[in-house]
This record gives sequence, C-alpha cells and structure tokens, in this order.
Amino acid sequence: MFIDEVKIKVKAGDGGNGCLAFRREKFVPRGGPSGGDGGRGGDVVLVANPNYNTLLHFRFNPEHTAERGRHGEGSNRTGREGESTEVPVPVGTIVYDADTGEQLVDFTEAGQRFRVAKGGRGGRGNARFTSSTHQTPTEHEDGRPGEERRLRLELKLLADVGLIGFPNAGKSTLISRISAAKPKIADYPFTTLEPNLGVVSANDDYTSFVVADIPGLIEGAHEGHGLGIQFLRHVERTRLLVHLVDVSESSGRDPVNDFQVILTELASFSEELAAKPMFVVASKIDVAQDQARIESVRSLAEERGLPFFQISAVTGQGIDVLKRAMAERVLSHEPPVSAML
Ligand SMILES: Nc1nc2c(ncn2[C@@H]2O[C@H](COP(=O)(O)OP(=O)(O)OP(=O)(O)O)[C@@H](O)[C@H]2O)c(=O)[nH]1
Ligand SMILES: [Mg+2]
Repeated sequence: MFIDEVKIKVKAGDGGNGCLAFRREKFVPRGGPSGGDGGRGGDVVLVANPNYNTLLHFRFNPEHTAERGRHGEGSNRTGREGESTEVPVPVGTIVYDADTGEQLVDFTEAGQRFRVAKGGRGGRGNARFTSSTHQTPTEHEDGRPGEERRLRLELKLLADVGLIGFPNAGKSTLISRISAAKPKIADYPFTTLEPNLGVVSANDDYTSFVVADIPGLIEGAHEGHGLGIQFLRHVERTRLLVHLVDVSESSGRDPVNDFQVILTELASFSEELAAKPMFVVASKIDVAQDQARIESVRSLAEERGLPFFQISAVTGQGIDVLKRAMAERVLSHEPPVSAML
C-alpha cells in the first residue's frame, strides 16, 4: 500500500543524573565535593533525504528514540552526552504535532533538518553546589527527561505534472509510455488505488521531470464517491495538470460531460487547483471512429484557452508531441519542483 500519512513517536534521551561524591585520597584530608554533572540526552532530528520517496519505512518502525546522557561520576567526571538520532524523511514531508495539530515543519529541500524532540539537560553534580559557606554540599540533581512527542507525517509527492481524469481514461497507460513507471493497467475503473510517480526525461538533454498518476475521479468524488478526492493533494504542488478525456466510443461516456465533472471536482478541492495550468488531452483516439467526439473536446479546450492534444497510448500517436510540450512547460521557467530532490 502506498503510505502517505503516518503517526510516529519520538523520544529524546533523558539527561544523565548529577553525581554525589567527595574526593577521598590518601594525604588529602577533607577532599571537597567531586560529583560530576550528568550528560545531556540526545535529540531526535528529522532530516530530508532524497533517497526516500515514501513514508513506508515508518510503518515498520514507528518509534524513534535517542540515547540518554550518562550519569555524572566522581572526580568531577561529566557524563557523556547521549547520541542524537537522525531520522530520514522524504523531501515533501510535512510534520505535525499529532496532539495539537500544529504544523512543525515542511521539508522542501534535501538536507533540511529539524529537531523534533530535545534531549534532557543533565543534572548538576554536587560539586556545582559548593560555595564559601557551603563546603560539603550533598545536593545533586537528576537529569531532565528528554522531550517526547507524537507526530503526524504527511507526504505530498513532489511531482511537476499531475495526470487527472476519469477512471479508465488511460492515465496509467500514458505514464507507462513516457516513463519507466510500471503501474497496473486494466480495463476496469479504479485500477490505480495509489499514486504512481514516473520520471520522464526530456528528449534533448539530461533534464527530467516527474509525473504523478493518481486514481481516477468521478462525479461526487468530493463527497467521497469512488476513491474520493484525497489523492488530489498529491498534485496540489504540480506546475501542470494533464487532463485526460477518453474519447473512444467503447467508453460509452460523454467526453464533454466528463470534462466538466472533473473541473467541478477540482474546484471543490481548492481554488488553486482549479486555477492551475492545464493541458487537455483526448485519449484513445485509435478507437474513436467518430471524429466529432475528439472535436468536442478540442472546442472545450479552445473555449478556455487551454492547449489541446490528442493521443493514443496504444499506437503511440501524439505521445511525443505531448511529452515535449509537458517538458517545455515544466522546464522553461524555474527549475522543476522535482529538481529539489
Ligand atoms: N485502445 C486504447 N486503449 C487504451 C489507451 N490507453 C489506455 N487504454 C486502455 O484503457 C484501459 C484503462 O487504462 P488505464 O491506463 O488503466 O486507465 P487509468 O486512467 O489509469 O484508470 P484508473 O487507474 O482506473 O483511474 C486499459 O485497458 C488500457 O489498455 C489507448 O490509447 N487506446
Ligand atoms: Mg490507473
């Protein structure tokens, strides 16, 4: 299963206790207090690591702790500090405090770090309590407990292009044609149950961009019909939506209606998503005998000033043109979102 949300527990190391000791040595009468301080506990730090693409590793490992500080010892020896623990998260992870709901950090760049649990301070040893009037202190402190927290991690895939459309429109087939992704493809709705990412290399040079294939939407998805619209958050940050409309006769669908339904569902997710740049793509043209079906989609695109394409993932017709246009759109301005990976 694709995991895009997990709850984890983090616990920083406790501080070591301060020590109660007095110097006892031959020929040193009344040696002073010599209890050392406890060491500080280690922190738990999340680090954005580009080698991770999912939150899957947390499923088997939902608790992360850091080492406690050592206790102080006699002869004024301070306890060693506890080792901090670094926990890798994929770029694109947003971390919330699971109890308060507060957003703590949004990992947008590889290497970005954030301390989620602070190690406890070490306790002071009795040597620290000495003063001119207090020569034989017996006070010493316990270390403070390390911070403990429950976190909710949410991963938004950082894709440059999002493929959207009705179930069966050919989204997974398209991503399998333009990238190395091998999603499940089948002739029934809701084949895709979790988002797939594919890396598409632009023809002419070494640049590439990331395309996300998400489960299909149907009318009323925002009310939970079908698989709902929660997957739209994976395309929230894309630069471009590629909207596939099945124009084949065998679909038994009305492409114009399909197109409008999807726009409504996008708008009910967010205004931003509805306003995103969009390519309109008539798909399965190899099995569209009636040219009017293709033309109806073309005019929808034209009315809205959106670029129009027609493809067949089976014959390959139009795929290169579409791919090049996607690359151009995504790579022309700033570096692609996925280049941060
Ligand atoms: N003839 C023809 N069939 C196609 C084309 N593209 C996809 N198909 C077929 O359409 C069916 C659905 O394709 P998918 O790629 O699984 O569709 P999807 O949009 O990913 O569907 P969901 O994952 O259910 O949302 C499969 O049987 C494909 O083989 C095409 O260009 N021409
Ligand atoms: Mg699919």
